[in-house]
Amino acid sequence: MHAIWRRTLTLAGTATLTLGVAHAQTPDLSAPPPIEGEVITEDLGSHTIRVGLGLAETSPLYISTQHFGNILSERTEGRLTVNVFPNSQLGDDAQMMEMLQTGSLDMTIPSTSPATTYVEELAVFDLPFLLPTREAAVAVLESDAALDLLDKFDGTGIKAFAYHENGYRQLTNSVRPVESPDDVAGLDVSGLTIRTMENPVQLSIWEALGANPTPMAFGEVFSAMEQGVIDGQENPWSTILTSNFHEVQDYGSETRHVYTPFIIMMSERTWDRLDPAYQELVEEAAREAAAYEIQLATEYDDWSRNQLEERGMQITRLDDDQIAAFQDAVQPVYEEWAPRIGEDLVAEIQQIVADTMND
Ligand code: KDG
Repeated sequence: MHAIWRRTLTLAGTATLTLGVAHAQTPDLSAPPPIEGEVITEDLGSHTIRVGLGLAETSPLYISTQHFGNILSERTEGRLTVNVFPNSQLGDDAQMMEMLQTGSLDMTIPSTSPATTYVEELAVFDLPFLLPTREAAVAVLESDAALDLLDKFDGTGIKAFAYHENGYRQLTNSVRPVESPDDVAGLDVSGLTIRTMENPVQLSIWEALGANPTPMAFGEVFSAMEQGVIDGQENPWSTILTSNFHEVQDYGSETRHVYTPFIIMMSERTWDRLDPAYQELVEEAAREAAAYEIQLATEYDDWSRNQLEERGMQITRLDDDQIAAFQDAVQPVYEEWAPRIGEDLVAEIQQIVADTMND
């Protein structure tokens, strides 16, 4: 157990040192849960699993993926090891999913939004203001309705295990403070050019708000903002902070317009090479890492917003009426997309949300 602690602490220390800035790079995070369960002592083969991520080393996603690796290693006496490649260095979400299909990468953890190429119904998570609280979001992610969508990857060459939290997405830009859809659209001036994820529902959201949406891979967003190719983007506060977007974005608005999950997934080819005992362990470790990641993402969220303010970003908090104006403006997105995603699925998720809110 001590070995696990040492590794985790080293990771946090390294991240802070490498970045070499006065500000803390992470909040006070919960320690990883203890690694429990049977250790596989039999030699069932040795494998190094390469995991590609879009986000940085300081992100909750990276930290929980390290924990995933520690579980596999501790419980196979080091025969399963995990190497994590952050910062889109192996490709963007879409490319890494293709690499899983061909077997040139073992694992990745993309947002659900680009994964709709494989399972269209995942677009339900792109519907704006669908999951109003984190409690409701987690209830949905744990529901059969959501878990059944992971099974739909069967036959794609990809095995999907569990949902992580990407989180509540917030708008940033370099042009003006945004308090209303009119500020996005610009009215007398031009609409903001906003990078969206590569997903048609996300595009519809920003069209409905009067922006000029520009789909783009995550790895290109920082330089596109730096060069003024786009005015802004939208992502959870933790991603905005850990990707240093505040260096090129002066304004943020707490819109919480979409809650996006991540999916932890593996190449079917890698999966097939693993002994069934290892397969079972991988699934278990993926679920444990997911629970830890959701906890870390929660701990990061408000802290990251406050850090961004300390670093000079002007952040507009929106009251209920202001949020309602955004909700009204994106209503056409439901009319256009709910029938295509499946009215039943949308209604089922809305019911889970309503049940959670009434509890
Ligand atoms: O690895 C995850 C990231 O690549 C990406 O999904 C982050 O939300 C994201 C975005 O905006 O593309």
